[in-house]
Amino acid sequence: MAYIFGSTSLMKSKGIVHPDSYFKIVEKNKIDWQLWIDVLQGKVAGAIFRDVFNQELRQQVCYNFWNSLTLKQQTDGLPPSVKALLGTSLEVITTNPLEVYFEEVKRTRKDIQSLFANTGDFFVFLIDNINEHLAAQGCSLRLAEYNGLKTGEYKMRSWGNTGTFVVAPHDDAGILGSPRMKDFEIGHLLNGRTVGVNICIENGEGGNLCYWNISPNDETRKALGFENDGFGYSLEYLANFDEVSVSIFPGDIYLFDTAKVHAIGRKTKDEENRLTVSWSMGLLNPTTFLYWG
Ligand SMILES: O=C(O)CCC(=O)C(=O)O
Repeated sequence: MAYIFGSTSLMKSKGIVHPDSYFKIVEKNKIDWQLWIDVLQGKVAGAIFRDVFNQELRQQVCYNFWNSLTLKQQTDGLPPSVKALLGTSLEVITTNPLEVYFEEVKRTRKDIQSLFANTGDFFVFLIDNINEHLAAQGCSLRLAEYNGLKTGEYKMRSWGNTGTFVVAPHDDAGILGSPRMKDFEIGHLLNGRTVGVNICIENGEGGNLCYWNISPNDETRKALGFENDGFGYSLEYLANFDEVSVSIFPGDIYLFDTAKVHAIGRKTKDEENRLTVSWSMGLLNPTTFLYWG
């Protein structure tokens, strides 16, 4: 692990830049549970398992998503890049108290749990397998909690183009430092490190994962003018760091250290959906792994 100080301004480029042995997305053509755990434990930045969720099951998840009673659409006040959302995202706490997140979790939990209906519950299959592999190493995995309330398991989003990207460059760690996270266990993760996990259901052309080798620290966020939110990195700032761009196809599962700045590239056609099921994972302590939607 090395600290890098860019040539422009110390304050503007401070953060963690990892060696190449860490900063890579390892590709496999089937799920490798140990690799998944290696990403969670911080041995490597990311992994992508190609074509592991088949087309028939993806179509069923799409059907369940678009027919869900609690599906939110643009007219329900979603951010411009999110065309539809099932479940809730932690980002709501940038402008709302934590209770709003948990009210949304409660409102959508039944529909979230029905998303994988008629797929042999692929999500439960994933969590059970990770749990089993962790248990063999004396570790456990569970949903994150706040005052006895369980978080949502995952969320599903339909994304579309907004400007240069589908989702602008951001990190997922900034929000964890929000004062609203003070009594929430995911505000106290080991090394403040989170891993985002995504199952790609639909994509079309474009919509790559763009990933930069910089995990900005709080000082950097402050200097760039944003604190408890990870959005606002300019391309000029990011030009100081190595970037990888990973093509994402339907059926892929990809997971990566989301304390690093990442974005979703523009789609070739505005009308195509980029549909993903996503959740986050992190370590509360060296043997307790958490996940949340
Ligand atoms: O859908 C994706 O590929 C990544 C989503 C993302 O950037 C995030 O949830 O922070």
